[in-house]
Amino acid sequence: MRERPDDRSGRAPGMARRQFLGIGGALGLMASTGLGASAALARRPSVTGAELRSAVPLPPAFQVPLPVPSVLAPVSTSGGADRYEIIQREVTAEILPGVRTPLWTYGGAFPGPTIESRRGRPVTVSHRNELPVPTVVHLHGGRTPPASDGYPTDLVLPASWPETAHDMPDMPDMRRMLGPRAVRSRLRRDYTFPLEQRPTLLWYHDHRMDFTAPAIWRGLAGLHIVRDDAEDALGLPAGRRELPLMITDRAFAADGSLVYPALDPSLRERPGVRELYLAGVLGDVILVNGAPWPVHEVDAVRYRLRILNASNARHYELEAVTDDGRRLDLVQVGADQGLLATPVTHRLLPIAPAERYDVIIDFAGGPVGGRVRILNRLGSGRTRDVMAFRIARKATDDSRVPRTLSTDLPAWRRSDAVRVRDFAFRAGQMRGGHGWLIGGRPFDPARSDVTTRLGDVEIWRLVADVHHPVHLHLVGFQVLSRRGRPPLPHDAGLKDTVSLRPGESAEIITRFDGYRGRYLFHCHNAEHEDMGMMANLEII
Ligand SMILES: [Cu+2]
Repeated sequence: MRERPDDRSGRAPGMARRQFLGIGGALGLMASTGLGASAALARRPSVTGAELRSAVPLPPAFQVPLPVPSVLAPVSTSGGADRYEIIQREVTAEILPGVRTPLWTYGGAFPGPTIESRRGRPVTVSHRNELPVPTVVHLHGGRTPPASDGYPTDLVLPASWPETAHDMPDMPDMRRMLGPRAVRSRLRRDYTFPLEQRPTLLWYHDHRMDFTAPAIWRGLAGLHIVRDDAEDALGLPAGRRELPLMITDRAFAADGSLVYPALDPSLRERPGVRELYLAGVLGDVILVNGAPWPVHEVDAVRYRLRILNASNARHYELEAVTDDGRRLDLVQVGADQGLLATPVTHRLLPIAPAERYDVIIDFAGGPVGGRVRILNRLGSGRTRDVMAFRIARKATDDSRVPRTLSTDLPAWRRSDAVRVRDFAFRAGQMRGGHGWLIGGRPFDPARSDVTTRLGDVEIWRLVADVHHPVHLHLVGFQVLSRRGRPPLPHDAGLKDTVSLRPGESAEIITRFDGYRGRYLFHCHNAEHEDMGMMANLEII
């Protein structure tokens, strides 16, 4: 874990062509070119991964209404805490009009139900697993004690799943998950979230070791919003003028099911995907809140869009374009971990898997009766379209976007850091096959990778070969630099996922506070995560 980038200019030191060729030339657009790093960087490939093709007719864009996930009602609110129950179960849903698609869901819906909570008011979510495989729930971005953080081997076993190594003689990959620290439960588990954290958009998703990517793909993802009085008092657009937007890509087989190139489609035993998809699985259908290229009717006023990229591997560069070709401002008010200090205006907003952006868009800038399309500049053909808003009418707007959004962001300085660590996120060998490695090593739940003391401030220097959105559990961080230069406008605020583009380096700074225990950091390209790109973070 001490590999030291020998060049901090961001020119991808050490990412020579032999490393690309060494992994079989199968790594999507990037490796298939066989280019050296600097040439590949100059070409700036827009995606890391390979795209599946749907085998059913796809609906035209901007016809299906945008669904808004329902807000889950607590089963009890006594004792200063809210309690929720979610059943993880298989359902068949209509995602594409007239097409029946089996899904794995939280509570019967994709996305799962949204949990709305208040800062500092504890929430317990009791998850019951009625799926055919073990599950693990992680609340992404949550400041959560380790027992409820969803460590990838803390499995919730389905009713008929073997418990011990003795019971699974023909399941060597499953036996690897039986670490001495794993806490397994049968059928049900209560996850408790204190939510002592800045208000923001979190999301919950499956995090089972080796099988996170296909589980999220099948539908195991939902939103969790944390609010507080200070944010409510800002006067940002609210109510039906605040919209969560969970963006994902998927592909559909001829029978309507979701296609996924799993080596073991039962997702019971053998992890991994077919070779072509090792760099990441992309779909040819863009879903927002589970609907294909939807449309939403709005007033000609400001809206607050809480955008999450919940795609396994697809990156987006979002822009808002009117029918007459004008680009509307995307005024960012919040990052992964809550409000910025002051708004940042974008015309193009890059968003990597697991990142969230809290954005104000003013539809008064578009024509009444016309449309504003949200487009992805990194897409091509139908994946250029994301969704559209139809501006129905003029209306009064009592919302505001204050110049000062928050004053509680941490002010860590370089001199506060007690140590600096270096991590390279690169392709490599794992168990005799292709893998994705951090510091040259694949994930091992039994190994100690990073140990730090509660309260320590550290600087981490990250370097990537292809796109790697790097996520730390428990803590938010600030981006100090990118490619040896100041951070980019979209790096502002407190983040929990930083998107490294091909050949890029970045420095982040954070304080490890909150709770002691075993956590993780990993790439949030979900396929990379399943193929080794995860490491232990122990806070003592
Ligand atoms: Cu990655």
